[in-house]
Amino acid sequence: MFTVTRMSYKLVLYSLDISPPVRAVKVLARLIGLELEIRDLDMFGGEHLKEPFSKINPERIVPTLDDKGFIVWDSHAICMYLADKYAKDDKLYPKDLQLRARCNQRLFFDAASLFVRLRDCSLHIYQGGKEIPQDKIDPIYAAFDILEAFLSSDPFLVGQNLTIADISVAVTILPLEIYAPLKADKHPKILAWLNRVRQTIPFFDEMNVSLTKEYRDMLMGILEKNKQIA
Ligand SMILES: N[C@@H](CCC(=O)N[C@@H](CS)C(=O)NCC(=O)O)C(=O)O
Repeated sequence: MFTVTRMSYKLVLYSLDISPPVRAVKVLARLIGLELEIRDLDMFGGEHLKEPFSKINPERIVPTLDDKGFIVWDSHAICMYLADKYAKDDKLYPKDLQLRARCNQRLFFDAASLFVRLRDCSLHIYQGGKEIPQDKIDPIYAAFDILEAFLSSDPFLVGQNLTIADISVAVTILPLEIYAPLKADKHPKILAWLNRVRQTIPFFDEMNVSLTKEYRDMLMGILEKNKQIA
């Protein structure tokens, strides 16, 4: 799994350190030995809303990848592309049609359900919320129940091997726990799987834990300030 891809150019990744989807791409790139040129955007200063970035990506979101002028965004689409193009084999993104369909389904679950529920809670804080309403927390736990079911008989989200679906979902789960902590009695499969992902990707914690804490501290800081406003 750990190969060094020698290339005369580096792919550019428009980035924001604390962004979970950005980190999914960075974890995958490191796993397949792909060096990226990271271009951090000052997103809190609105750099992503202006040119040149707004011309590169009209949706103005990170991560956005530039592979020699080929632009692609959405972490899931980027991971699919990188795994197909640069991984030494198809373990991380199986070519077998049924495994691939399952992997895609898990990736889309991350994009459409898990990440959206995370963003809903964080947006609520950015927009002045003083606490996270229960009706934003319940859907996260509902998604965790679904994840428990995905993991009912296999060690990873798509069978026996780690895939890009595990990477995407794992980087989203860490910050989701800011709002909805996993519970040993209710989510044993997810907790065991998360440990398995951490063991399989030796640098997973190094790349994610302190940035998730930074993200939590930033959000909790904003929440405290919101509470002080009458
Ligand atoms: N589904 C997208 C989500 C990307 C996303 O929402 N990124 C956030 C940072 S975590 C962003 O760029 N937000 C800027 C904005 O919405 O203006 C992915 O997986 O890449």
